[in-house]
Amino acid sequence: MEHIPTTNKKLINWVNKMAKLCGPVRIVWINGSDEQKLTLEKESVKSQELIRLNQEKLPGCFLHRTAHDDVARTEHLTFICTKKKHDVGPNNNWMSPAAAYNKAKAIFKGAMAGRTMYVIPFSMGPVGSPFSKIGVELTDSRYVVLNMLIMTRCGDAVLRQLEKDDDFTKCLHSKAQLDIKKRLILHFPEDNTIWSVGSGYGGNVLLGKKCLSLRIASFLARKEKWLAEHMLIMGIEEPNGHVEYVTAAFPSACGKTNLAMMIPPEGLKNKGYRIWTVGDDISWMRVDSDGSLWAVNPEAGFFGVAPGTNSKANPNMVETIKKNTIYTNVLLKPDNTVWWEGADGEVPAQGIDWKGNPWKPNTLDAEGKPIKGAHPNARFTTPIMNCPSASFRIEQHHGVPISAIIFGGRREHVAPLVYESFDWQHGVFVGATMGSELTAAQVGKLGTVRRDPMAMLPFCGYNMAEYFKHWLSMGKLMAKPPKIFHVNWFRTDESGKFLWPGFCENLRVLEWILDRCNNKVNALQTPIGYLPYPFNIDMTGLSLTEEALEKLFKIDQEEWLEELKGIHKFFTDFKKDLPKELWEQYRALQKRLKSYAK
Ligand code: OXD
Ligand code: MN
Repeated sequence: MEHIPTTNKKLINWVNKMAKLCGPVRIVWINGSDEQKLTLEKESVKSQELIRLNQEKLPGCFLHRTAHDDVARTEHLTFICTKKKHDVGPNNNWMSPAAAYNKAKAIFKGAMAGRTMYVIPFSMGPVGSPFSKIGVELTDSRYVVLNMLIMTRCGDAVLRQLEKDDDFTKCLHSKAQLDIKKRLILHFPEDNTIWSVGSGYGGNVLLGKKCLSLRIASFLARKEKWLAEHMLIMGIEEPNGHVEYVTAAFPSACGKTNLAMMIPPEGLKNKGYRIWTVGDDISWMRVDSDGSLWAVNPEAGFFGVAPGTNSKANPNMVETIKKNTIYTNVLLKPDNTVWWEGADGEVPAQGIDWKGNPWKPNTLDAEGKPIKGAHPNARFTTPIMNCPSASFRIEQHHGVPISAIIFGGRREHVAPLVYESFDWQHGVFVGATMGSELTAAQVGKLGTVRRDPMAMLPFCGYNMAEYFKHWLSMGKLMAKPPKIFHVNWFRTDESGKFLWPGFCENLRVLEWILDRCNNKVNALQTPIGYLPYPFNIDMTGLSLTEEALEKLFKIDQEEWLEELKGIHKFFTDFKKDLPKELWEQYRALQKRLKSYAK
């Protein structure tokens, strides 16, 4: 009988009950020690769940391959299970708790036969911070345990915390047969419970991340009057040493991770900026006694997309993933290092692709398309503390004060490089109407705009109309609310070429944003918000033409009126639930645009 390292009755009873359902041969409690981690790594290599990589070139690094049909989040199999269907809104799939538990129980029953059940006590946020939340994940996957050890703070320190407090999110995961037909990702916010079965993909199984820190946390945050958001958190240290913090929400594939750890560009007039990374994906924010908004990153690691990661896009990440990193679904090179499309250096002459097959560049599949070495959603899991730009405030229980909230999308047209909302309420409208155009990588008509409010559409654990109301009400709790901005790095010219160089040059826009927060520069009032006077954005060292600059900041009345039609359609889906303030914002924008002369 395994030693039980807790006296928490609620926890022990729940572990026993779940073990009875899943039928593992043994139960192992994760304590967070290096020794236990080494044992798990050895066992995973033996069972071929992990491949140990070249330890000279990539110390502490491993490769994992998932099942071929288990490579991304499965939104159609993800449900919010509340008593009332209306509570989840048009933005979520719904199942009643009774039906969901029954359906999943049939899959969990005996699913861990012959396997070990690991008990992972974890804290989202620094252990002991009053703003952190505790979860306990039960899983039959060593890969999940090893990833959770990177992505969260886990082990005995968390159990000690649980001796004082009975409140934790009950997270149950089993790989079961990794059968897509028996895969379910279920959230029971009213029971503070998550059940995930039949998947081994990070976003579906590292239950502290999207499931707890966004879907369950957004539900709790509304009740407890704080915000759980899909946002990066970064510190911008000005040349005088003063650090200001901002959060930013962009839909996937818009460069959140790259922005969070950028290296300042050459050529700025003000030399000596430094960027400090607090987080790249999730921000928990609450109003402090000073009346402003403070943020913590609940995570302890990055679960980043590998393809496209290179020294131009993200030099700090290239450094970060050189050690103690788990790679998933990337190409294995003959020297036991890894590669992906868009990595630094030469394309390898051969390797083993993400499916485990021999690979050579330019080999074509049955449809004549090149076979990729790495899956386009191949990932790395890596500790934040490896990152050269990791902020010294990551472990602080209080987090960091937020000066600005930045929303953004991928828009070839319509949205200028940057604009500032008039006030909090208008800022909520800007976030609620955020969208991105479909690219060639997605199914659907090219250029179609997909609305993704606050980048939370797949992650808001309740009716999004209520979520907008919650955002509006948070504004009233703050004496000093952050200013809200919108950015678009992706505007193009007539030939489809990007007008803005992006990457580290985005700091020039952040510099303007901070200048606005500190009332250092005036701005131009337009129908959509305040725009920079171009001379207030430092363009030294960039060779942008006058014409390009004009296009970057252009507000086209026709385009915006067309945009309003899309917003109208989107808002209508929420029927009577949509807060009236957002319709007021809509009408006010329409009025301003109609009388806009340009
Ligand atoms: C995502 C992620 O899917 O961060 O948004 O993995
Ligand atoms: Mn994300």
